[in-house]
Amino acid sequence: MKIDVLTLFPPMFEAPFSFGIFKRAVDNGLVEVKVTNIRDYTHDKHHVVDDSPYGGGAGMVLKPGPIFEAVEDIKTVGDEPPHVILLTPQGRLFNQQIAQEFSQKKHLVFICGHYEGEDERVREHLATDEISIGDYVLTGGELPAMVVIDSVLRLIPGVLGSEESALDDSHAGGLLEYPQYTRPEDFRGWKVPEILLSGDHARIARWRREQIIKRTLERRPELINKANLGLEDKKLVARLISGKSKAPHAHKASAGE
Ligand code: J9Q
Repeated sequence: MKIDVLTLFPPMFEAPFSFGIFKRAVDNGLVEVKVTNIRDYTHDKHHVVDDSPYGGGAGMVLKPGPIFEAVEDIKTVGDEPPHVILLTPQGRLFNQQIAQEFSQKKHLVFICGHYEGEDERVREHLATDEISIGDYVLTGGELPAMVVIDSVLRLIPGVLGSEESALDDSHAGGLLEYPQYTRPEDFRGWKVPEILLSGDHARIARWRREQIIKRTLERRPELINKANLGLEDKKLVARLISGKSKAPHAHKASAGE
C-alpha cells in the first residue's frame, strides 16, 4: 500500500513511523509512506497557505491551490486514481468497517486540514472521502490521520507479527473485552477472580464470554445490537436485561466497581 500525507506539519508524522509496528511495516516494504508539506506547493515569496474567508469572519481558511497541486502531483505517479481522504469534523464517523474498506485500497492520500478549515472546493472537487474520528475539537487533521493510518496498517497482511495477530484473533468482534489479570494473584488486597486460577478451561471460557456480554451491555449497549450473537449469548443478554443487572453507567467518576 502507498500512503501520502499532506500536512503543514510534516515532523508530526516522524514519531509514529519511527517505532514499532509502523516502522517494521515500512522497513519490510509492506507500506510506502510519503509526507508532503503543503507549503512546498505555494509559489509566492512568503509561501502563504491560508487567507481570510470570503464574506468575512474570524480565522483563516486554507487556500485550494497548494492542496490541489500537491494531490495532482501525487496522481501523476500511480496507475489508478488514489483514495483522497480529507480529515474533517464534517466527515463520516470513522469505525472498524471503514478501516477494513481502506485497508483494501492500493493508494491512500490524507489531507490534514488546519486552522478554521479549508476552501470548500477541496472537499467538493478533490477529496473522494471525508472522515471524522469523533465529536471533539482538535487543532488539525494530523492526529486523526495518524489514528486512521494506525487502524488501517494493522489490517494489512504481514504488518502484525504472528504473535500480535494471534492476539487479535482472540478479541471478540465488535464487543468489549473481558477483564484480564496477571501476577500477582493478590495485589494490595485485590484478588484475581478465583475461576481464572481454577484450571477449568471450559468454565473460564464461559466466564469470559459472560464478562464480554455483561460489560458491553452495561457500557456500550449499542454495540450489542450490531453484534452477531450466538444463541447462548442472546439468552444471556435476555437474562441480564430482565434480571436487571447494573444500569448502563457513565464511565467511572469514582473509584471501585
Ligand atoms: C481537522 N477537529 O476532528 C475529529 N475528526 C477530525 C477532526 C478534525 C478537527 C479539526 C481539523 C480534523
